[in-house]
Amino acid sequence: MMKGTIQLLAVAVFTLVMQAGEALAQPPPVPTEQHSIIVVDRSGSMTVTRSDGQTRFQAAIQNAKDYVNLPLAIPHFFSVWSFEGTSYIKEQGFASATTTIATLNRLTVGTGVTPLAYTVCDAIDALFTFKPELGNKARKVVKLVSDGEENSTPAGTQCHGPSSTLNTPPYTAGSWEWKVYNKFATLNPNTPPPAGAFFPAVLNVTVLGGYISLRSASSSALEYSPEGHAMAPRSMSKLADFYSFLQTLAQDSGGTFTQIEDAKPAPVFGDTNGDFCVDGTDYNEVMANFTFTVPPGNPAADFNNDKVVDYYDYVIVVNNQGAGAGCGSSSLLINK
Ligand SMILES: [Ca+2]
Ligand SMILES: [Ca+2]
Repeated sequence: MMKGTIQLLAVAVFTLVMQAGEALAQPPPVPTEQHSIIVVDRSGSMTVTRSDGQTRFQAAIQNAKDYVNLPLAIPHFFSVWSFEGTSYIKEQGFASATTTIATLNRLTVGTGVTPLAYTVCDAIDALFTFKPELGNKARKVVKLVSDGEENSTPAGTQCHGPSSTLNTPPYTAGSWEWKVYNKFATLNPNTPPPAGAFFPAVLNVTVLGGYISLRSASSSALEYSPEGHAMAPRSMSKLADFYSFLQTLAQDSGGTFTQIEDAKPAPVFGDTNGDFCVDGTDYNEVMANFTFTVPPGNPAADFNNDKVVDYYDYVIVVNNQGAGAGCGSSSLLINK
């Protein structure tokens, strides 16, 4: 009797261990819906003017609208949040593309600081309270557009912490980078993922600015703390570490990292080779990768980041032929 109970328990424990192991080893199921929270940085430094005459904020909004308009094989629902100062605003709950474009069009830039870790971690919680009945069949994406490093997440919130002294995972335990990374990987800011784990939340990030600032070093501060103090100018090395962190997190979570530099044209969906022009070269690259899953297909040809180069990417490269500030008059475009 006692022996039988122990054997049953042993079998039960073994089964649980096997299930946990299998869950890690198995690829995620093919998603049936995508849910994205677009997180827009409204902090003061977004007012910087780019070389094309737009502000960073205008370029950010355009990038977010391009993301909303990307064709996708499955239904895609969007929510919009913005952040500035010590908190964030839920600008719009989950809705259609049309509603989302209207919401993005009405956003304006502020003067406050950047509570990035706070906002992103709370956005992940909100992603998983939308349609929970879909379980892991919904792909959950944080689409972040921002120009600056974390500098104002309030103490006591789930992803608050000092800056990491390590620039690659695992980040310094307790740092805000460690918590944000864990949040994407395990949905718990204090639980690091096992090696090779599938991340349940995806980061698609666009960073604005870059290493070249069009403002002189002597120009006035762009962001002010809630008490009205001007924030210290950003150091280049800190910004480089910040970009490296976002790039690593985007890659490990299966997302995308896009940089919009002040002195370069804005990127355009459909451009596979980074020359800021969608032309026949990009069309040929899509055709060369057509029907391929990514990897081994070229991720640069998977514009909508659904891990396959297919009809929807084809539509993007065809519809955007000739788009992009890098297109000169001599560009050889395909016949539409
Ligand atoms: Ca191109
Ligand atoms: Ca695709």
